Amino acid sequence: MFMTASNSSAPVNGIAQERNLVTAVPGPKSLALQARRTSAVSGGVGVALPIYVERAAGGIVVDIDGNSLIDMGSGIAVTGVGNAAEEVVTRVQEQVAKFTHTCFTVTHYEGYVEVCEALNRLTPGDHEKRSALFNSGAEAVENAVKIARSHTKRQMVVVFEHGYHGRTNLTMGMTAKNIPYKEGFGPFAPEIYRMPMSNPSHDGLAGAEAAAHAISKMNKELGAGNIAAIVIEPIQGEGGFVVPATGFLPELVKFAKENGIVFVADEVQTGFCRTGQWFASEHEGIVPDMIITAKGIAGGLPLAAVTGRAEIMDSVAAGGLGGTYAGNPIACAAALGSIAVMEREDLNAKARRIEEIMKPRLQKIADDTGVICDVRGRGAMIAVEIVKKGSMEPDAEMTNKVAKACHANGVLVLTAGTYGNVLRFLPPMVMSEQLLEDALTIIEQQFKEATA
Ligand code: PLZ
Repeated sequence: MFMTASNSSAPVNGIAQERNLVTAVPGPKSLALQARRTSAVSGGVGVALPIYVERAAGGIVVDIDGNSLIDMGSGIAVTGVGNAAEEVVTRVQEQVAKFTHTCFTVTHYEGYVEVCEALNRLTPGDHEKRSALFNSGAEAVENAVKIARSHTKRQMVVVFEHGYHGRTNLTMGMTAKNIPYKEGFGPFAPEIYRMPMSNPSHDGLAGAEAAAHAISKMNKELGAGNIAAIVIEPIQGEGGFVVPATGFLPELVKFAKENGIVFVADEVQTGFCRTGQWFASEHEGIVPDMIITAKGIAGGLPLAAVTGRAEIMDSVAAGGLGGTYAGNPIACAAALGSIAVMEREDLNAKARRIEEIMKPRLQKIADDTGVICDVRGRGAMIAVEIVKKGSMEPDAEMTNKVAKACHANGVLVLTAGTYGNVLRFLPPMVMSEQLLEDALTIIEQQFKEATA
């Protein structure tokens, strides 16, 4: 019996689906571990909320002090099927007892092939596809660029303002925001060019107008014939859940097609039911030449993928793609378990329901407090942008104040945005409606208190 909790407050994996604080957050045990962490772990590794987790399931995270927090982050859009989802756990346990590793480029195993088949089936477009598996989103982005360059015999890579693609050297260069991702870490890889992003609540432009501007710049400054790939998040994640105006993405796809450019959708954060569709590209009916996935694919185990047109994916010489752990059999088993849950439980419908519940309640907070200029996002990927009252001036201080107050009251929320003024919500799609409503009540109270 699989318990996904929606519409019920039944315990999941024995964990009550209720917020419950028994100490301050973080509590004494977490604080003691934090002291050990400081003397053992690099100071370069940050943390949103320094509690130490003992168990997690459904929409609840339990820390070592016994506090139960509502998980409005899913470990940054990863555990959409719930933490330690039963079907993921079972498949991982079966696989880990059989064999843990062969290296897919040494000897093969079926799970890898099955994950590629699922990706080819679920991603947009009915053309012939191939996939390759990797360990992390950034590694998959790097490989998408490698494949696009090798296929087109061109070098330029186009990315967008506010975009985020990872922390490796190439993907840092592709990422827009300097602090904390890039400061002091250069030099960065060459041949990366950043174009203006459609950002309707700020630029006021229709999608086609914003696209025309970006396309004109590509033509004039780069030369369309020199561009290997256009890489874009169909809804930006770290950049602040920026949803481009309708028509922006289709125009870019059209431009790419006309000019032999590989159009790459980075769906690392938006993929796998997060936005109420299997992939966010589907909201605008676009069919990317290549699609990058990670995070939500495997319910918490490290796995990432590049899926694309067969002729592009097969243009790389055998041996050109790989990696010791890429497509690890345990991660593949987890992915097959996650995908089975998404299909059987219709997590797209659950994500859409989350949007339906969240947007009006967040809009009411916006109307009541006057510090939220925009409520946006799709499905279970929703954010509010926070500004100084009566202006469009970003207010990172208020954003952090509200986030910290939510944490102290048992709701784990995350921030985002180039200006640090976006509070973002990425609940597991399996979260019960009662839990979601409780989280929203806490969020509302913290906004009221912070703005009083
Ligand atoms: N592309 C669109 O959102 C990862 C970063 C967490 P990796 N975003 C979360 C952090 O602080 O490092 C991300 C993404 C998009 C690529 C990536 C990179 O994925 O699995 O973190 O490498």
